[in-house]
Amino acid sequence: MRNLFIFGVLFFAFSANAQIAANNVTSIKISNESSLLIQTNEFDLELIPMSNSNSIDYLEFSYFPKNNKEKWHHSYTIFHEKRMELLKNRGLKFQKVQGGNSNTTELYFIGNYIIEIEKQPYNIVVREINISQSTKELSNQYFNSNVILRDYANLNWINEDHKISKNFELMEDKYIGLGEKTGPVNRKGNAYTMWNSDVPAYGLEQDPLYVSIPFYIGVNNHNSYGIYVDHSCKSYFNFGAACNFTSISVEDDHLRYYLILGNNTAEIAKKYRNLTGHTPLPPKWSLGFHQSRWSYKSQDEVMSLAAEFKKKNMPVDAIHLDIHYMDACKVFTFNQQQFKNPKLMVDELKNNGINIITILDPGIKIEKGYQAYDNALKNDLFLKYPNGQNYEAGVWPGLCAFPDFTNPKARKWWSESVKFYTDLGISGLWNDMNEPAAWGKEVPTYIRFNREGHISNLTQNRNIYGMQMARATREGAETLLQKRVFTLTRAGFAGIQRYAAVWTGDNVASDEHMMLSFKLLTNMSLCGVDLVGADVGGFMNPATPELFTRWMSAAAFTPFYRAHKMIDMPQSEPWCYGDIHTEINRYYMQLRYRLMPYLYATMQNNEFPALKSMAYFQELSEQNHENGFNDKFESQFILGNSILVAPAKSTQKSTEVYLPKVPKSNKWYSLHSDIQYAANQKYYVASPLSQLPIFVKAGSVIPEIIPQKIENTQSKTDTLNFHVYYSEMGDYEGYFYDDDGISLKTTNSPCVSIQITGKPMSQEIEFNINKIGNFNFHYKVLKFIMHGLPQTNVNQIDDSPKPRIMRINNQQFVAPSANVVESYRPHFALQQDLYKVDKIDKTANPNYIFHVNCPNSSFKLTIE
Ligand code: MIG
Repeated sequence: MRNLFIFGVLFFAFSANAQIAANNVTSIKISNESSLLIQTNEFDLELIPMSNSNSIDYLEFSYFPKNNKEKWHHSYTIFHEKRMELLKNRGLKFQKVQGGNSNTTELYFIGNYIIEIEKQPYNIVVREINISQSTKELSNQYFNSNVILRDYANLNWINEDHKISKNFELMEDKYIGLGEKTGPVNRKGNAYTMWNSDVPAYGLEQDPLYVSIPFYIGVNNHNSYGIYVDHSCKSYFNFGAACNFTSISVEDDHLRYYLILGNNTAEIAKKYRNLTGHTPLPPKWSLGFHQSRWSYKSQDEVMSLAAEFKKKNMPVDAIHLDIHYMDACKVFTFNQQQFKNPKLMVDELKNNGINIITILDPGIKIEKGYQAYDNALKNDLFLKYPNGQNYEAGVWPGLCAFPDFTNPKARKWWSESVKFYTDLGISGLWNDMNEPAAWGKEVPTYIRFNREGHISNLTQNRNIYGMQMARATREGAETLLQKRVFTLTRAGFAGIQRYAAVWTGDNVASDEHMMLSFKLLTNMSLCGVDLVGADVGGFMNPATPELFTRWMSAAAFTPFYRAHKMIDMPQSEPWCYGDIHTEINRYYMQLRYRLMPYLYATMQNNEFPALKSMAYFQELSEQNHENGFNDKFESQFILGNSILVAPAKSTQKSTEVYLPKVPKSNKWYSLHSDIQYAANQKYYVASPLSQLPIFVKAGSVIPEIIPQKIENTQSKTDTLNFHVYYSEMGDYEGYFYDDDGISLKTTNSPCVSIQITGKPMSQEIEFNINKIGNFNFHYKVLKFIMHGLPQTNVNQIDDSPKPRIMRINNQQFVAPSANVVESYRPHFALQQDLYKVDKIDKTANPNYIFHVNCPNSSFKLTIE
């Protein structure tokens, strides 16, 4: 095999030899601005250090082929101002290293890195160094230093067929990232295309899907790095599939990518967010449950649907209106026969805590007298053929023209048109079909896009179209309403998180699709897109009751939680699958609402991915590294920092889970039973339908509320619970954030943020709670519910074998007293009799509950 392979490579090399001239370096210089300019026979390369901090965080590589006058690069992801901000740190300067043979190689320091430039032929190696800044002398350490990224010998740059390919050595064990991509978490051995596509009922291995995020992390055992390719054109990523190197190709006339420097996956993911933007805090209601189908077709149907949720005692915050709400599928209209009074409907629902979300497709029906069409036509806002004629194609309304969202004027027009919805009180807008999709699928490549005044074609712009539609929708609604709005999109590109939530399109009602969905979601979150979800229950085909219920329970822990169903399918609301399923669905829906303070705080605290796969922690232990990439555990995810969900297929009564090593903790607790598990190991756990495997990290402090009736995110209670999971390591971590849930965030908008840190003080547990902000905190009682306190190693008073002391901000709480009660039922447990939950250990350690009164918003802690 191996011989054959080598023969193949040689054969290829000889046959193509005539065309590969050596690409030698002709000049290297450091510019005043601290960039490094490298010229070769084929291209000019500018290497620019960038920073968010006081050290180097990014190295921008900008390649422009020789004889390429057009040096314009417009990024919809990293705006000019953002780039300027990252360039501000002029303390970062390249410094040439003297000595060596400068005919063949030149070396430059930048921060803790060395750039090694081989000149004949051109080849770059980036290394990390350990020597101090003051001794810029090469020592043996240099030669032992870590290679971060190495060009692939003299086949590192190919400019052919309107495509530039940059090739690197295939050094890494693992490559992760690329956002909404199927296939294994480790991308090695696979190839991917970035080309936003409408792919109903996509295959489990299908590529590409709807969203393109050209960002990946190369992981090896000593250091990792990120690459973000800043091109929205059609592009290709190959990690050693049918070749023995890593390759990035763009269908563009130049190439710009950012090398993201950092020590581990978490650091690189964080820096990627700093580069491309964070997910803004969504309106609180949008974190509730969403009910959708294609379509709820009339006002009456929508109203009785809302009433049914009440009747069934199931929480809901949003109802989606799919294409039938419109008059003949024309965007910015309502079907007046079916929806007699949309404003009344919206208002009435809102009074009941339910928000309407309407779908908006980009295709504008070609029809004289239809205001949207007339307007956009008059202002010349549509995509065009090269001869200036508008591009027209069939979609739901019939023959349509398509607003050119890469034209600032078209975005402005669309933003203003959104007034149609905001005037009705609608603040949830759903963008579909924005790849863009049209019947027949093959949109001609020679369609012209404005691209901020730099006319270019579909190849350049397809991947950015959906994101610019979402941008126009979001900015329009936000400006009109002056409050947080919820926008949802199917297509997107790097940075889409700034404008919209993303759902994973037309999936299928199968266990395999359900398991795939969690992989897609963690992967999106790794790539900056936190507000993500999949159609719960599967869009295409009916779900079995077991599948629907399992999906409802696992998706309750994903940021965007919506059940949706294809047209002509049987009813699929969460009460349609039989009594026992209704019960279990209700339990998990309510559990999500009980944990809403945790979810809201997670979304607010957006420095790191909200959803993490096990691979995210791969640097922390060998077991993590191994199991994080084992397909058995690839669908597991952690929401925030504390709650791990191990989705099991609907038929699986027991499931193997991997509980990873995570920072500052060495144990996990079962959420249902409080049974403890050592981290860094695999286990078989029971997974009957009622009992999705869910675990909580030792050392977690998890906020929870239990309103008497949980109807929606407005349901309130006076008591805020903090579930404290005992950790013998003594590191406690909890975060609580609250505000009015809807105001746009400005620096002085009222909010409250509570940071909880704790340590075991010899025989006590101590917490420090710091409240920041001036939000009127309506809770009257804080309850601390202790899980897993050991019976022997904490102070024993009254000869009791139980731990009874806790300090909160220096106030001591001692059990037993009026403030401390015991509870033998683990707090999150399902009712045992109803669901036959396995193994609740009634003899396990009691969960003490400490009541702490906080009578006013000044948050003084006093004993009740
Ligand atoms: O051609 O609006 O992915 O969620 O229900 C299908 C109808 C158009 C595709 C979306 C789906 C939606 C459906 N849409």
